[in-house]
Amino acid sequence: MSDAPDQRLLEALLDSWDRNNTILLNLLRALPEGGLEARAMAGNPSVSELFTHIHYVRLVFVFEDAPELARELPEEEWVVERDPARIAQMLDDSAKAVRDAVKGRVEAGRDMDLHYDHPILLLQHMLWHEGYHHGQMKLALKLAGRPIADEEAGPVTWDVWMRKK
Ligand code: NI
Repeated sequence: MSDAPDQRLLEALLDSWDRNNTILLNLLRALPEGGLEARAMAGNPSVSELFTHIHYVRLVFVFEDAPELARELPEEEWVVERDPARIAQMLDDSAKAVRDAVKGRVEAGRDMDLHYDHPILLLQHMLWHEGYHHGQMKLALKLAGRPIADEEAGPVTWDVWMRKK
């Protein structure tokens, strides 16, 4: 891709993806004691399982749509992972996999193999998916009696979107 405005647009889109992952990691770090075990109700996934599900979904779509950049898939989707450092590592790895897949296919001018009319839609799909689960995590924490206060969550989540460098 040699066209400069297109390259700037791609960089802005990839920046939005990086911010999304930063926000997820910030939520992980802001969890109160016992937050990973919180769930909205019996039978619903815990916050820990939602994080590992997000990681898994990212890697499955990269595997199906840009296999040349695929990483090893976890054996299970809804893993109960109790180590926040391990979850952070997983999210960083899979965020990079999505980033590389989208950037690689856009720059090569190639469509995705299985889904989407344009490679950027993988990125948009994951943003939407993760925002959806982010809200579920906040609700699960609230229902479990371990809410994160708005004053604490705002600066590490919404503000990351609006920050000007
Ligand atoms: Ni989901």
